[in-house]
Amino acid sequence: MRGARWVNRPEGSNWGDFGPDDRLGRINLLTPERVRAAAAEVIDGVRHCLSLPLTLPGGSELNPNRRPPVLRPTRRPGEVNFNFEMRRIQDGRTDVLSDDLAVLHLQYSTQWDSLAHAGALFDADGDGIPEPVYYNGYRAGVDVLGPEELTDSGFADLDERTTSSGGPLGIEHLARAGAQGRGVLIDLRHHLGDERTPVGYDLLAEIMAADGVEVGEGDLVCLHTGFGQRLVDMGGDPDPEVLHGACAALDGRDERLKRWITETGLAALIADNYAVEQLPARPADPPAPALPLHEHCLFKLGVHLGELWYLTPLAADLRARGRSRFLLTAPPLHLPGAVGSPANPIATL
Ligand code: UVW
Repeated sequence: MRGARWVNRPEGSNWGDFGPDDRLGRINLLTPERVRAAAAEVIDGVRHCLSLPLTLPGGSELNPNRRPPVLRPTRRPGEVNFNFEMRRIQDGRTDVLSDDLAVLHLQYSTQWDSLAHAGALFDADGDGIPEPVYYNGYRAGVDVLGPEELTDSGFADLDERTTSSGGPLGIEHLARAGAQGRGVLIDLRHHLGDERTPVGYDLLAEIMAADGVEVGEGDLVCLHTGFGQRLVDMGGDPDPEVLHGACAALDGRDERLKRWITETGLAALIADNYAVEQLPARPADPPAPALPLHEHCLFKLGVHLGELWYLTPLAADLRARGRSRFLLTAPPLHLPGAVGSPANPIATL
């Protein structure tokens, strides 16, 4: 393809279909017509916040590389910006100011994975040597900090440096595009309870048929598993058995399920569990990805993944109203170069 960053495109991928320089993937399908149709789903005007408090899950058991947020006041020389009385620096002033900083591991809690989150070792340029490549043939970002530069809190050179491990596929592209469209909820929790259940195509199709749920091109598909509710119930002190062994998750090795994701044209795949897909995935002979659904969605199709959302109250409300569709508005942070981002999505019914 003229202008492409690749000579070989991965089997089953859509690289190039949205243009050689595309960085949005299936978010391109959120056309003005589809957003208008999504807005038509607003019937009752009821809203649901689909974010966990960003302090959940609590601790670092779920993913030892990710830590809870640090939140504290900023400083000014010799002072802390908390209840700061302006009269201390300007005579006669009556204001009192507070000002915070936060250290966020961007994928700790309710989040979007950008297309820079998961790539693959792939021979895109046809030289016979596999190298790290991401959606549409993009290479990773540059200027990434080495581990020796990280402090215990996960920061380095806080005031000085911004790095860009997301590089050309950072989350800012989703932020700029406007993450808004028709949400469709599939209520796995209602049918499967809180048991850890791998969900392949057959089970998914059965549940959708039972609830009369249909998924179309450009839909933002939300899988309610109940995991987010378990996190809320554990209040920041999670039981490792629940973290690693509860609730439904997609079976990323199910080829029929991956074909369904390809064929429906869904724009994004979202769940209230840790990784959308079951981890660890079912064993597979090497070479094979450890996160097969991440590979299929982020790397091959440009389908953004939403994880650790909070979908339980929305699922209950939709069921009570006999509905599965709604307007979903879910912007990430407009943080150039970031691999992922917290989100505070809103469902409007
Ligand atoms: C992993 O690395 C498992 O990432 P996430 O589940 O947040 O996509």
